[in-house]
Amino acid sequence: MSASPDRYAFDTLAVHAGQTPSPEHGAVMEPVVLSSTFAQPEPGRPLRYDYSRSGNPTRAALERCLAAIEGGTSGFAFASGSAATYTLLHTLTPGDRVICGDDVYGGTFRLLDKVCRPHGIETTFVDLGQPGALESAFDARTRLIWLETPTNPLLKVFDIRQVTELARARGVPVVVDNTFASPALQSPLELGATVVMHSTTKYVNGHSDVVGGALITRDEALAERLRFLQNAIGAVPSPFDCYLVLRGVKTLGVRMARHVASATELARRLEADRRVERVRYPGLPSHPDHALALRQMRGGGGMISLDVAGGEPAARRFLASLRVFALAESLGGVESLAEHPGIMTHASIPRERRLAIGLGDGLVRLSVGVEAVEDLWADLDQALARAAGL
Ligand code: P1T
Repeated sequence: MSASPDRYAFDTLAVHAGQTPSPEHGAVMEPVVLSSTFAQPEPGRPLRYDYSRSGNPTRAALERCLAAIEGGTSGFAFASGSAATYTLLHTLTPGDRVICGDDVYGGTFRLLDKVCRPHGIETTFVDLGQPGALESAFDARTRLIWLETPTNPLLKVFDIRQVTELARARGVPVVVDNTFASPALQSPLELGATVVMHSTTKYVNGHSDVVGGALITRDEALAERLRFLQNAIGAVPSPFDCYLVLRGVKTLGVRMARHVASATELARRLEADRRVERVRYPGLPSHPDHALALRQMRGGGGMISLDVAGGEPAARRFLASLRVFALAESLGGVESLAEHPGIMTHASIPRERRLAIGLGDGLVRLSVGVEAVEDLWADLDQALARAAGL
C-alpha cells in the first residue's frame, strides 16, 4: 500500500499495509524471497538488502504491515514470541530492574526469572491491578515495565493508560504483550505504551502453522536499538514464515469478530452451568475488570478460563473427553484448543506461586476457534458431563 497508513481503517491495513504489487510482474501477493544473501554492485554498497539476517524483503513487508496495524512506525519480526521478548530484554544491562505483572505466560516468567536474573537483571512481579502496587514497586533502578493484558491464563485486564502515565512520570518504558487481545481489539501504543510485543504464533497468524514474534514501537531511538539487536542476536524468522503470517494477518479482523462472538456465547453458557465453579472472560459483566475491558478493548477476546467443579481430577476428565477442542498448548488459531495451564503452559511457575495468584489445579483454558458455536457448546457440554461423572 503506497498511501499513508493513517488514512485507512484496520481491516484495510491488515490486507494491504506494507505490500505493493511488484512493478516488475504485478504479483498481488508478496513474493517469498528465500535468498539468504543479495548481490552488491560494489563492495559495501548493497542495493537495498545485503544479508537476510539483517533484512529481507518478505520480512520487511510483514514488519511494515505489523507496524501499521499497531499504529507504530517501526516493526521487527522474530523467530518466536520468546525471541522477541528476549531481544527486547537485551536493551537492559546488569543492575537494571523490571516490574512485571504477576500473571504472565509461563515462558515469559521463565525468561525473566531463570535467564535474566542470573545475568543481574531482577524482576519484581506485582499485581498491577492493586491500587498503589506499581508506585510502591518502583525504585531508582527500574528500567522497564512488562504488562501483559489480558493476562495468560487468568485473563486479568490491566489499565494500560494508567500504567503508562505512572511510568512516563518516571521515564520508564512500558512494554505491552498484546498477544491475547491482538491488534484488532487493543491498541496499546495509542494508550501510551512504548513497545507492543506479540507472539504472532497466536491470533496474528491465526492458523497454528507458524511460531513467530514481533515488536512494534513509535520510539525512533528505541527502534534503532532494536534494529541493532535483531541483527546482532539473529533470532529472525524465515521468509516463508513471514509470508504465512502476512497471509494470516489479512483475516485478523474477521477472525477476531468470530472469536469474540463465540467466546461471549460460550462464556455466558458456562457461567450459568453448575458443573463449572468459576468462569473468567473479560466480556462478561461478572468479570472484575469488565468496565475497564469495555473501555480499553474492542471486544472481550477469544480466550476463556474456567475452574471445573471437582478440581484437578475433574479438569483432567473434562480435557480427556473433548472431541472438537484439541488438548494442546497455544491459542489464537481457527481451531479450538483447550489446556491445563498448571500442568502445561505454566508448569515453569512454582505451584505455591501459582496458587497464590489464583491459578489453581482445576483451571482449564479454552481458545475458542471459528467452528460452529453450537458444535463447540455440544462438545463442552458432553465433556462437563463426563467430568462430573454423569
Ligand atoms: O510461543 P512463543 O511464540 O515464543 O510466544 C511466547 C508467548 C508470549 N506471550 C504470550 C502472552 C504467550 O501466550 C506466549 C506463548 N503462549 C503459549 C504457547 C500458550 O499456550 O500460552
